[in-house]
Formats: sequence, C-alpha cells, structure tokens
Amino acid sequence: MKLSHLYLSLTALLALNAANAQAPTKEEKKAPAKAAAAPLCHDHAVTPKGKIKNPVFISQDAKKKVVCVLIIATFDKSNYGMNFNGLSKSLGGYEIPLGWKVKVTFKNNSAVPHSVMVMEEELAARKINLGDTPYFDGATTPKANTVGTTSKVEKFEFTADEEGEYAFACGFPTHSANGHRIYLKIDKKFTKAAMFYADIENELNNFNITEYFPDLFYPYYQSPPAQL
Ligand SMILES: [Cu+2]
Repeated sequence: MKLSHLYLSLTALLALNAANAQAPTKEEKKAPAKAAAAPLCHDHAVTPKGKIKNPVFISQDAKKKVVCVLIIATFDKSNYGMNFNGLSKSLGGYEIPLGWKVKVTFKNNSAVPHSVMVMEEELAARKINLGDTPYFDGATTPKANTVGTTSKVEKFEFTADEEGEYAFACGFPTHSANGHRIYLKIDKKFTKAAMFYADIENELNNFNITEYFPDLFYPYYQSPPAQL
C-alpha cells in the first residue's frame, strides 16, 4: 500500500469516527442511568460451588490504596492444573505499589487441594516445602502447606509494606517449585496496581512492525530481491 493511500484510509477512518460520535439518539437518552459501580472487592460471581462467571482478577481504589485480587487455582488445564488464573511459573502476575493494602479472594476450582501464600519468588521457585509462614503477616490461606483448600472460598489481606519480587505460591509441598505460583512485584514506582502477562509483554517489546506489515514497509527499507 502506498503511503498516500494509507493517509487517505486514515482520514476516512477519522471522519467515520467523528460521525459515530454524534449526539445520542432518543433511545440512548431514555436509557436509565447506569447503576452505580459495584463496591470494591464485590465478588458475588465467585461462590464455593458452581461456575465462575466473568471473574474479576483485579480491582482497585488508588485513593484508598487498596487492591483486590482474585486468585483461582486450577483456573484451566495449563501446567497440569497447577496454575492460578491460568498462569504458572511466575510468567505473569500482579504489580502492586508499595504500601497498599492487598485483599485476596482465593478459590480452588479443583477437587485436588491447593492453597496460596505470599513468598519470595526466589524461594518459591526452588523450595520443596515452603513452610507455613508467609512473607507478609496474614498473607496466606489457612494451613497452606498441609490441608489446603478444596471447594471453599478463602479470604485474607495483608499490607505490601516492602519492595521486592514475590510470588503468590501454592503452599502444598512441591507445587510451587513445579510452577504453581504467579509473580507479585511490589515497587514504590508503581502508581496503581496491574496484572501483567510475560508472554504478551515479550510480544510487545519485540514487536517489529515491518514483520507484521511487510507489504507496507518492504519497499522502503529493503532493496528488491536480485533478478535472476
Ligand atoms: Cu497447588
């Protein structure tokens, strides 16, 4: 595609967007005002039994410095079920600003007992038995390394009062070292809490626009193939 064509397409697109952004129709005006946002940590979608509908893995109130995280063990079949929210081996997880309160709702989606506790990532990656003392006071489900949780929903909270690289790790012996953990980074540079996915980040960091749109860029950065 020539650049001039691209310019025209973009102009057309902008015009279209402008047209769509016109005043609301009568029907839109009649629609009742949106219901007030659900209160923070409102997790009615998560019940001990039954399906999980639209799980909200993260919600937050930056003014109050509170983040609510939902951690579901065996969310899918990845890593033989030893995953949280479909992530394992700390290839993704949470970023939380230093000093925030973290409210955790934990659910095990499997009949096999699992648990979750906050440990240093370096330990969580290699230790067979994580013991029963989480890194932050209170940052664990009950009896995380012996009994665990099957169908119950567990809740706990802690204050992220030290920077570092941690993991939400399954406390069952061998699980965390075998990948049943997700990353938790606490840093004073963060201004709000977020989830991240290492595979998507890698894709974005290594994104090469010339590979995705070779027709568009080929003529400008590479000489044509030699004529045989
Ligand atoms: Cu586990």
